[in-house]
Amino acid sequence: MNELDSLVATARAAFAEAKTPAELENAKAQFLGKSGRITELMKGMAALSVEEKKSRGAAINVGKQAIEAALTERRQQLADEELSLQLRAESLDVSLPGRRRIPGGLHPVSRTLERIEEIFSSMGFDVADGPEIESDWHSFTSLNNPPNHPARSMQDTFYVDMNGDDGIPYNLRPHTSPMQVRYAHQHIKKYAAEFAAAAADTTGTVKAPEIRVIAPGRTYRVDSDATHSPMFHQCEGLWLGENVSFKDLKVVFTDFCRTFFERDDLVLRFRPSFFPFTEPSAEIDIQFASGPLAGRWLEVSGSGQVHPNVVRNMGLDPERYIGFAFGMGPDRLTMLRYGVNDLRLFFDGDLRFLSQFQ
Ligand code: 2U9
Repeated sequence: MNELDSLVATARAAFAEAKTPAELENAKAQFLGKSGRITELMKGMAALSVEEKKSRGAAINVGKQAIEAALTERRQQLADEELSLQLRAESLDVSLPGRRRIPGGLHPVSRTLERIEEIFSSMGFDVADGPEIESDWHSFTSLNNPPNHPARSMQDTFYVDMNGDDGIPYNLRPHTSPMQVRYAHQHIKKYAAEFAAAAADTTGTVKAPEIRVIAPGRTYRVDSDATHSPMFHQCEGLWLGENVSFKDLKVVFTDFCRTFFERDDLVLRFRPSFFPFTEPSAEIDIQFASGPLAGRWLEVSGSGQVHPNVVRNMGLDPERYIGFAFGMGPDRLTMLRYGVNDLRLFFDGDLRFLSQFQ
């Protein structure tokens, strides 16, 4: 094999060694670059005669073209390898089953809130909604809380630094009672004529309009443990009319609990208590006759006859309008209904827990 054939063979071997385009470019420079082997051979022709230069130059050119052809071939090989690697990496096995979207579902507490609304709507209660950031008056004063009541303290209630120019210390509502006060004002305004006709009636034949509403929603308190969360849910209820008594409360709430838990064997107990906004007040306990919770008294709500000061703050005459209110915790009802013993599980967002309720 002559010198040029051996050079072409060496170049082919060097290109075959190159594993990347960069390595190939380095190998190319050794043979075809400005200081490469072909350039050296061309420079070596300077001392030859004209005739010798002709034949020598032609031979070197043949060798150069052979090396360039080898370079082009290797470039294409590397490009093909790169493409097949890329195609393998991006390969999609179309025979695989589709990635099905995990069906969503309602949060267990949302199911409870829906259920509460269905049951009370079937009993003729409206459902009220309202702001979660409340004024001091709506959250406390209107509900007969004295100025220094502990519920107002920052140990119990979250305050929002509104820097409002009205100077009111706004709070995250600690209960949904404010919504009931707002609803009462709106309802009285909406049925002003009917309320006025009843107020003017001396024959006792004009029935006054009633206020019958539940107020479900998020509430906030400075508290956090297995049975308390800084954000929790509450549903309060209010039925005000000319003669709505504690008996009505017992009937309505017993009916609600038996329907909600789908248990006719469920019994209730009304335990004397105190709230600034009701008098008399009572805690409501329920008891199942059978099942895992059988025989235990379980507290589910507070309640009572609405305090006259609160009736007045709603814009009604407490001599004419009486009725009951209650306040229950939908989170607690959900815990009882599904046997969950840590409230925080509802709000951790762990799908392994929540997917059990789909
Ligand atoms: C108006 C008048 C009266 C709502 C009531 C309770 C009793 C009560 C809480 C106990 C813990 C709910 O489960 S809890 O978070 N509430 O005990 N709430 S009577 O009384 C009202 C509300 C609005 C205008």
